[in-house]
Amino acid sequence: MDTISVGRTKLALKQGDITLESTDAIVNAANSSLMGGGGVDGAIHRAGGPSILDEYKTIRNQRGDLPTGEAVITKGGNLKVRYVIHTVGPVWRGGTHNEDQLLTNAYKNSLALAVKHNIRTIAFPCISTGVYGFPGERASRIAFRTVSEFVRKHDQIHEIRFIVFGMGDYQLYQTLFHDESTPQGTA
Ligand code: AR6
Repeated sequence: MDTISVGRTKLALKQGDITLESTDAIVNAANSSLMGGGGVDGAIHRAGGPSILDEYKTIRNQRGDLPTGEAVITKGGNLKVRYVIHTVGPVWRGGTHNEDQLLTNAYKNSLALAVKHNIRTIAFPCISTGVYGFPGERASRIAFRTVSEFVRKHDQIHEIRFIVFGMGDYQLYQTLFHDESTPQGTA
């Protein structure tokens, strides 16, 4: 696991299955219908058990579909985490449909919800970079920038982990971590 500090928050990078994390919360790359799905969403529902879908039903009854970029929270069910924050990343449509801003919103709104629920440690997957087709490098830069900007303004979250599935994503984030931790002009 690679780690750096940004402001008073530790950022960590780890390759693996996010459902095994024991942070206060993990983030799910969900879809607007909140019915479960494949990828990381499927893995979270399989490991978390049916109580998460039960909570989805209540949320859907209250507010309908979850718009892209927004986030909701459920308990962790059978997972090790207290909470799962479910956000919807954008489907990549060539980059001209506000995808960058919507991905920024997904990270930002997840973090805002975490602060509201006194979550101190949280793990993110690479939102939108699987089925939704968002280019990995562009997504990693947006994720890293959004998280870094957030923790510079809010220091309530002690640790944020980027949980990447593949080695390619690991290397992308490792470069971003390295650039952030190397004072300008010395690299
Ligand atoms: N732990 C960590 N990362 C994972 C895991 C895991 N267990 N499984 C997959 N990934 P995706 P999206 C990585 O497709 O692109 C669902 O059906 C994966 O390698 O899960 O936002 C939803 O219901 C990739 O890097 O999410 C939506 O319909 C990243 O997680 C749709 O897919 C995101 O891939 C959302 O698509």
